[in-house]
Amino acid sequence: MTSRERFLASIRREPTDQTPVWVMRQAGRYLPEYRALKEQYSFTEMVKSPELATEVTLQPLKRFPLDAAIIFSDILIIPEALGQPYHFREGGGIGMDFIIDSVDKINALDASDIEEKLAYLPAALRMTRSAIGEDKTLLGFGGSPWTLAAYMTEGGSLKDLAALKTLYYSEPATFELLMEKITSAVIDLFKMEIEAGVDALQIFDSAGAFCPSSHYEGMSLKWIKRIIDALPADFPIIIFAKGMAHQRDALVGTGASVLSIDWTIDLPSYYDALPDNVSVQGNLDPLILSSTPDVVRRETTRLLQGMQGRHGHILNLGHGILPSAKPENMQVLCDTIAEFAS
Ligand code: 1CP
Repeated sequence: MTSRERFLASIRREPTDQTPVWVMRQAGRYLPEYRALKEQYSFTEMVKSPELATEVTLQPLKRFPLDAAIIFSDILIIPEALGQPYHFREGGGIGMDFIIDSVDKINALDASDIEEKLAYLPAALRMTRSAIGEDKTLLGFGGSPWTLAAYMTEGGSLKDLAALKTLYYSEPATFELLMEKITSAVIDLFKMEIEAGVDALQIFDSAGAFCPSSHYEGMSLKWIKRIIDALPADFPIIIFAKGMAHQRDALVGTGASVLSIDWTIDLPSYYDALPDNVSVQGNLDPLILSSTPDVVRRETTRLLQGMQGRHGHILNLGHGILPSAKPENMQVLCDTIAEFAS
């Protein structure tokens, strides 16, 4: 069985003996071996070096029985490829080197030659694949155009998206110009990731909840749909629309195979309301990994019991792992899933 067939089987809503598990942003500062590398190299050096990116990708897999390698990279490689670099801030967080705050700066964004600019990514994907073989899923990802535009116009951690929303409401043609460029770059990125052997792609609409429901389509979903339509039919796409799971029918309408759900939603009833060709990923509160083993065991068991008999669920957190997560709690999470299955 190829890794792609294995992934597709695991998300099918039919009886299997497996609950696949990985966690969002599973690499990172909660691991001492990541912090050690971070003392020698900057974040962007690690992202741009296929060897280091492969090493960081494999770090969580060496410790825990996770079913997927999520390639170590960032959604912000797209703004960088468009001409707006980013950097990791001392003390955490991300900053763009400058802000997109004028039509001139949007005009200057260059969506050509994405393959050349991001050549380090397929190199890291191929290296990672040869290390993990066909038994594990290899996941690629990218930001939704809306979420990328949010970082590009806010310059770092998101506040209120005032500039981007004003652009959308007051200057729709300029908004469209920005979104067209980002969308085109993300399509090139995803085609390149598919070519390099990923089994599925996850689209992060982390800034979705800044959109009023009545404008979610025009602000974000329209662009996500355009991306999915440009990819090979039936290629599995996971969408994480943080805070926007209530837009269930609209999210299903994008053509995604899996909806990644944050912790605010009751997962079993959400699953039951989905059509048969769409499954779910989620949705533990990431903060439980910063608590005690008992809490991790209790909350994971609660989720697994709720989802019992509901096949095709990928067990995951409802958002990225926190730097305060305790590695021993990740182990308890994995053990609890294995014990539940047996
Ligand atoms: O193991 C993995 O999953 C690694 C791959 C990965 C992914 C899927 C990283 C590495 N980043 C991401 C996605 C990502 N990056 C998102 C979407 C998911 C989400 O909502 O969390 C976003 C919004 C970013 C942007 C970003 N990169 C932030 C958030 C900035 C903010 O303040 O809003 C941060 C802190 C980063 C840095 C980053 N990227 C990845 C890691 C492991 C880290 C932390 C690095 C460190 O602490 O040293």
